[in-house]
Amino acid sequence: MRRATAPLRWLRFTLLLASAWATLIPSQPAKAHAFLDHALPAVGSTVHALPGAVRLWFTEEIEPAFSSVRVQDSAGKEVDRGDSRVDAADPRVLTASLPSLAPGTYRVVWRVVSVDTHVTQGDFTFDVAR
Ligand SMILES: [Cu+2]
Repeated sequence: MRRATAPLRWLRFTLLLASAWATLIPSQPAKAHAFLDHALPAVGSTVHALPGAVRLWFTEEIEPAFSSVRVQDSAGKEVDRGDSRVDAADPRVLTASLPSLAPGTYRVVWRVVSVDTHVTQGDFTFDVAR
């Protein structure tokens, strides 16, 4: 009867391997997904001198036709100049011009399609100080 435990052990070991593999998969991002690397204004930052544009750097090149960013005020109203575009000189950079903004909290909302056609999206805020 004890012989039956060998296949059981093997099964348990296989299941353990499978679950270990399953937990590993999310930590291995598909290579060409475009994730936000960094931004200006920086994520969660407080700026005193507002740059004339918001700039987002992604980990991969993005598709200009399907990638956009907008900036909203605390009421959700779009405040950028509506000219969201991929930087001609750097296909990993998404940018949109900003007018001068009153002090307050602003939300940057982005959605991009990387060159492998996968969609990623996200948002973050920054504060304009008095
Ligand atoms: Cu991808």
